[in-house]
Amino acid sequence: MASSSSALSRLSNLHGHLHPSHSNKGGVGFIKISPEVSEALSNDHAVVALESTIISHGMPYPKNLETAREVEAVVRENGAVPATIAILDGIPCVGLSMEELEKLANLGPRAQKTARRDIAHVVATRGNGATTVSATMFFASMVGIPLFVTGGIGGVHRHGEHTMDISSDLTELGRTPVAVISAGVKSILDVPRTLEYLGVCVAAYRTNEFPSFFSETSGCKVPCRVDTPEDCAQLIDANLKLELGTGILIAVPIPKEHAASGRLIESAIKRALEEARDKNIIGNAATPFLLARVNELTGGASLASNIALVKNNALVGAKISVALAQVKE
Ligand code: PSU
Ligand code: MN
Repeated sequence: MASSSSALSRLSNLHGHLHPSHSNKGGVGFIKISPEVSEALSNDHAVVALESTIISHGMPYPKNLETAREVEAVVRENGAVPATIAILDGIPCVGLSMEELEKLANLGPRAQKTARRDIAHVVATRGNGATTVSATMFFASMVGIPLFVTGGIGGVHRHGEHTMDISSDLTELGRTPVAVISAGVKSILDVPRTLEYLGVCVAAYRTNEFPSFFSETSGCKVPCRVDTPEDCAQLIDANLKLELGTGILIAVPIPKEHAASGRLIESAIKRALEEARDKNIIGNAATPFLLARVNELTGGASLASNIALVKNNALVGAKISVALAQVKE
């Protein structure tokens, strides 16, 4: 590695962009925060973090760019500032410009799927990293964003009791105090084992059942039900004040009008799972393969549902974020 131009030494030039109250605090000094996000954080304004693996690996170009922009717009329309998180040329960025978003969308799967374990490597090699839920939570927490919106989180894969394939998203929820708004986990995963392993507060929004991404149901009940953005804000505020140190998963079911195609998608998921097993596609390649294959098999229906639920999560997340900013006042 060329030491004269190492990513970390270049980062020292970035302090101009940093949140003033954070600029001297350890790791956060290596993060570039956009001027808009920095200002919002300084003013205790509502901010919603957004992940980037969903852009690079979750959807094809140019739908991914279009969706990323629309999701940011939904957040703004509902009174919060979006902060999409990614690593660009080795620099962790919180809040992307239009050009940066475009670059990431264009890179697609050529960007490195970056979980927490991959962060140091991507930074050290000046790579482009699309952050998963675990890495996004890490950076959000570091800059002081308490809430993060995505589509679905990773979980315990089916047969996880043999393969040990358990997403680091679950471990991160156990160690980082950020609330994650998602439509639950996909039924490509083992939903009951995912809930069992999580060990943090799992709340379901306007339902008693944990949703499974394309479907409003999963057969699994959750103990905590929340009915309004204010309920969610109280829950997040209590978690932060108690310094529990753990995250919260808030599961928002897919909107009713998009759940109809759920059954069609379920059968495609079964087939894609069989194909993945035959082709021995494992580890962090499993989810991107399954998502792309299910989209092919459903003739694009799964992608349309995916986009609809992400936007709905952004709407709910922004409202929670605004309510949380009021609670903290
Ligand atoms: N589940 C989805 N869509 C996604 C992901 C998961 O329904 O885009 C992405 C998220 O970024 C999540 C990651 O954090 O995949 C989990 O990957 P792994 O199973 O390799 O931990
Ligand atoms: Mn996985």
